[in-house]
Amino acid sequence: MTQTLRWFGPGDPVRLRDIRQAGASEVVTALHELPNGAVWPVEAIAARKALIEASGLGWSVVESLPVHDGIKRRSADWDELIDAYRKSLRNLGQCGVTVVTYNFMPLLDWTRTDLAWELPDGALALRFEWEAFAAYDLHLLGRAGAEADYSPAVREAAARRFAVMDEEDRRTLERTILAGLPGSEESFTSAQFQEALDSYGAVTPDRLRENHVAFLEAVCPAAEEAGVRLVVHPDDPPFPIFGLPRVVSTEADVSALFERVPSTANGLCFCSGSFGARPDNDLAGMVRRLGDRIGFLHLRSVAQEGERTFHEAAHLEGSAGMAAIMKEVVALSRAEGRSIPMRPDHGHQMLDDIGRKTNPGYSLLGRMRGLAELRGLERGLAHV
Ligand code: CS2
Ligand code: MN
Repeated sequence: MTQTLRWFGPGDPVRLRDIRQAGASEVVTALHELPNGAVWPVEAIAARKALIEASGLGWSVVESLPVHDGIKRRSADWDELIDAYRKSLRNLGQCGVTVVTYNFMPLLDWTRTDLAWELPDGALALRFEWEAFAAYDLHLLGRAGAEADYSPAVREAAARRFAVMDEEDRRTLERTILAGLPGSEESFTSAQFQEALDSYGAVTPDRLRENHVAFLEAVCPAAEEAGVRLVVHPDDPPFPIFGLPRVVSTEADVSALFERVPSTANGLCFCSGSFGARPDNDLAGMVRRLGDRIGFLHLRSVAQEGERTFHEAAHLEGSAGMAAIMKEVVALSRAEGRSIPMRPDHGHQMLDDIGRKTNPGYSLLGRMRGLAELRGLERGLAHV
């Protein structure tokens, strides 16, 4: 694997020199300062690449070139947005970027309900708790028709949960869910979010799937010409939230995409954390069966706690079964004679991370530990 860490640009509290000392050879980054839907100019890409390379690191993987919601909803400005996307792909290919990550989650990107959940050893983890999420949806956002999305038991638990929240708890929960986590493309207030939700009223799961296929059919030829592989990041969490469809959550979802759009530029960012938040995803089997489509690996593990509730585990612990996944990754790399870019997706906040400014999930020491464990696991399996 080509070892990488995500870097959020010159403003990231984790510096390029830290990433190099952590043992990565490349960074995964984006021009986060540009608005969603804008064309990425060659000059800006080249300048960022020069900054990265001056630190002794490489840059070949973008995460993410955002897909504007107008493309996901197929709005009136679809043609202009697609044209801009194609131009960015060509500019990235011209600068030597070979993999571009994107996702097709409507409105909200990856979502959690707690960004500093204390573990028994004192480290802090990200967590998604269905009852807390329901408490926000039903009692703070007050979404019309939301009751139908939750079982009676979850509705009761959410009401109990809400009843003991003080104003600060409620504001923290709202901010955690709506403000946008690192790498997210949008952030909302409750009022803005309700309006944005309404704009998705007519977008059924099938419509979103068709819009995804239309996007890929429109941009894959440009990606192929540019020597760039698009890799879709799965839904996180991998199930519908707020009544919004999520259609990149399972092996069947992504297999259908590859059948509909066979272009070699139509690839997968295999994220063991996102796929692994559902017990019905066979992670090692997905690597084995989808390997030729995998252009980028996010390796992390979650601990499934119960119905649609999980927290980030240490990379070799939790529900993912990382050794079985890594065995398939080593076999895939050997069979295809290629080194696949990988990042230890998230990491705990631990030791000196705690108390330091950090992007949630993107600590330095927690990710350094994850990268070291994954590197060791790969090294061991590659020599048995
Ligand atoms: C993370 C996110 O959710 C995840 O697994 O990798 O940071 C992910 O990269 C973003 O959702 C992509 O926009
Ligand atoms: Mn991921």
